[in-house]
Amino acid sequence: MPVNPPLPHDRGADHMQFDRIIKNGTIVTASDIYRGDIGIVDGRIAAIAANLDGSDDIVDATGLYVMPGGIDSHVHISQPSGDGIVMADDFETGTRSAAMGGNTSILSFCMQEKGDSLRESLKVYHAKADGECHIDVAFHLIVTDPTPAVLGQELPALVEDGYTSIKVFMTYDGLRLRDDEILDTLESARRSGALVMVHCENEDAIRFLIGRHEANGDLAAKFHATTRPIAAEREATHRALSLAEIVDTPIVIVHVSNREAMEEIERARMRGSKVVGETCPQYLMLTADDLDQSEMEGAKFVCSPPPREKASQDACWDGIERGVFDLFSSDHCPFRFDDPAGKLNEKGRKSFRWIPNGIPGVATRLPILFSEGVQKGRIDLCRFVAITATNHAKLYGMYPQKGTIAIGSDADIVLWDPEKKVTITNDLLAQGADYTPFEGLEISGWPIHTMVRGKTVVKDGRLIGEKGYGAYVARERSSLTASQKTVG
Ligand code: DUC
Ligand code: ZN
Ligand code: ZN
Repeated sequence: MPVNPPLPHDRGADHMQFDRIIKNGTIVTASDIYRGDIGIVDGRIAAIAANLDGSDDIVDATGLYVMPGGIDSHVHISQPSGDGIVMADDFETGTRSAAMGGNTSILSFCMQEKGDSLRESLKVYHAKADGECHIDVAFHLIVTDPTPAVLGQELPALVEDGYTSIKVFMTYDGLRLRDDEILDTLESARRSGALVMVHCENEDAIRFLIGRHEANGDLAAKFHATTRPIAAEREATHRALSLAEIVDTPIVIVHVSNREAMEEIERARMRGSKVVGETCPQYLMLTADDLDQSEMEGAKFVCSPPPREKASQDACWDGIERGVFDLFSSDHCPFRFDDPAGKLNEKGRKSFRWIPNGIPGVATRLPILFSEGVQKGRIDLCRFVAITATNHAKLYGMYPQKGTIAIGSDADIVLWDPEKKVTITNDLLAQGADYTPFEGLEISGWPIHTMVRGKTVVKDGRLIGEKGYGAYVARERSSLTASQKTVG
């Protein structure tokens, strides 16, 4: 189990001087809630006590919750998305918006282009991120070309270097892997201790349905949802879980949208598999009806898997409450709406098939769960912290450096005002997209102060940090795979 490195000894406990003290707040972690002060030295938490003195920089947290900063482990930034389509966020705007929403770290995807090595792909994404970020960033690898060299040599070396998670797709031309390729990838991950995330939708079923819809002239945005039904997600979820069981390695089922997929996860756990479930705000707050609007408005809600019916929303809430889901992530995948490089590209105006898949959400993830989950009594504060920060850090090898409030951890801290009422509008979010799918949603409780390694990035809802402060984070292995890294 990783532990934080010791603090420097040159500041003795008796006469400790702190760079900053957060005073009088209610500290919340994944396990505890208590009143206390936090002393910060060199960007790390050096003391937690009932009453601390010894700093010229006091942050008054009276009446506020002091929580670990959010970690959003499912974020797409600057990812190539098809001919002429451009993501709405680069690392500057994406991390800025993340900070506005109370996040202190994100895990973004580095997509392997077919024919490229993973190292080449990483070079590209590091170049995009270097000097641009407002908060800390790590990368998952999307494996699209699992050659023997990639799986046999590259991936194990990259895991040693701190890239300890990968994603594979069962859908999308050019991204999807066949079952035999998924098995090879899972086996390589088992050997190296990488954690594998899987996008579960049956590509052949989706293509079949797209063909039928096109033949009928059913091309409106709402048909995105009917061509990607629950059965396509459930079947792929079952298959992914079965493949992981055959190889005997843990997996993460990402962006689960409905009860049937949840039940597959629960059944796999009952068989003894190590499975992590993730869901996202869109599956709690949106439905397929949002895609059924005139003037192409529905395109704003096109994402995969698509939002479903009210019963699926209820199921996902149930999954959050009962622990089917360990992770609550945004799946931030932003495209501008009124833009030829975004949702309303020329082909996208004619058929749902060409509307880029994905919605923005890195800034709204935490406020939505706080307001709809904590304030409405569905989950408690500790569970909120667990599924928005601590579990992400543990499962993706960043704990205890990140994801908690503890001696020696990075002072990645967010102050929440539980009384603040906010109506979501896009201009609050400082993102690259020209819309938010949650426009007009009334939120109770807001992250008003975001601190990364002890330094304020957002204060009173205003960005004051500078781009380039955010750093790349090399990771340990996942808490789930660490014990099996020597298997081989
Ligand atoms: N899958 C994702 O994980 N994000 C956005 C789009 C998609 O299909
Ligand atoms: Zn996905
Ligand atoms: Zn995604």
